[in-house]
Amino acid sequence: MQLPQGKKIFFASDFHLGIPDKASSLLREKRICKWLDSIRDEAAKIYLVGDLFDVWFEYKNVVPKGYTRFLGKLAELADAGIPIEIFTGNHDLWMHNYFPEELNIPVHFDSITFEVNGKKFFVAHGDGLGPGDKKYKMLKSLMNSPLSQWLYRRIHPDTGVGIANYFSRRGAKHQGTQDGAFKGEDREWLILFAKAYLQKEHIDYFVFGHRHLALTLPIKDSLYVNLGDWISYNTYGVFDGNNFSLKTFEAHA
Ligand SMILES: [Mn+2]
Repeated sequence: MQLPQGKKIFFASDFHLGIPDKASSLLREKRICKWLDSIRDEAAKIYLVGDLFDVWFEYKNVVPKGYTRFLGKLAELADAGIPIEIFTGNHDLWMHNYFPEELNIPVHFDSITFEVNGKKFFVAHGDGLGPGDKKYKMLKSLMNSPLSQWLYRRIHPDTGVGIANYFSRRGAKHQGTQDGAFKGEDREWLILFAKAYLQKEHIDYFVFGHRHLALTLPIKDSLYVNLGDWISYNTYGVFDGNNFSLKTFEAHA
């Protein structure tokens, strides 16, 4: 793909809509909509790299209540012909056909690679990549299994989403105390993953969510990026055809 003159590719992740409470989530949701409005004219493509919702669980005929402004904004941009792609994160991996069918937005359940203006991108939410976290990897494959999702869908949505909310909030608290700070280049799983990946294939830009760190780190002649989040940072990634930068959305809503 070659970017048209003046067009850019945008990346953001970890909106975690829904927490910590309705009022502050709504402020964040409106801020995200303003950001989407602000980039719409320049955007050749928008990648939303996972954990957009603190809990998302699709039933065959039911999706969770809420997030109307955000979903409406996605619909508006997609209908205007701006290509948007979504990644699932560890908080919202239970997506099925709602986004592709309702909004014409494809959903990636795994990492993707692509090339723009001769630069190679590797994009993933980042959960379950790299060494360690065996317990989570087991849990993820269990949660991704069609049988367990089918079984879970037998539970009434009020109960099913309620249980998911409960565990998600417990997890967030846990993560806040355990994983918040940068652990160092040799202890961050995604950095180790990127370094190992570079042994077999060249990538110019590794773009990850998940860690809630706003960080760019050169690894040899590649750039490793953590997109931050929209709880503390309001950060997003921009590729202008030549360079990748991490920016902060300043408008306050
Ligand atoms: Mn997250």
